[in-house]
Amino acid sequence: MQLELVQGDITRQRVDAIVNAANSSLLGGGGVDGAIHRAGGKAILAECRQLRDRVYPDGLPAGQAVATTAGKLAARWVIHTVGPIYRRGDAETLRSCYRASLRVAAGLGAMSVAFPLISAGAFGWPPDDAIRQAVDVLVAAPNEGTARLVLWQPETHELAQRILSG
Ligand code: AR6
Repeated sequence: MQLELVQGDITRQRVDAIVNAANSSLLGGGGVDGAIHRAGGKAILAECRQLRDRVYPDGLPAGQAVATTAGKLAARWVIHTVGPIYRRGDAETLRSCYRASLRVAAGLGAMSVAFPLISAGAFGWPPDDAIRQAVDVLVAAPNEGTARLVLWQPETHELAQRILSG
């Protein structure tokens, strides 16, 4: 699919779906998760609680993805995925987050999907490798439409531009 790199706040993106770097509880947290719940309002948390009650009593496993409303955000959906806590050799779980999110997006008919740099904050994944894994999977994805990788820190955005231009 088409890949765009953008520096900024993922909650401000005008896309069909925004991906959240959540944790297994699905009940919120800091970083991009906190920002999405703050900007989207209570409707997102309400759906997350229902998902916990009905589908994921033990939480959403790392590498999987599930959608809720986007509440007050411009997007139609938030796709929650749980990245792995950094551990050398666990890139497959990180890559699975991008793939699983895109499968959910395709099922919803979302043509534009914004991603944060999953696992590269509180979960400690080195940004350069996190970018490489994300770019690799997104560029090769069979989805129609556009994936937008949204980098919060300007230096991470610059790093991503350098990595993408080879
Ligand atoms: N827009 C785009 N990117 C952002 C934003 C934003 N508003 N805010 C932070 N980032 P993190 P993780 C970047 O920690 O590593 C939460 O507490 C940030 O600079 O949000 O997957 C969850 O509940 C970094 O590059 O997610 C989990 O417990 C990237 O988003 C845990 O943190 C990811 O950082 C998940 O950790």
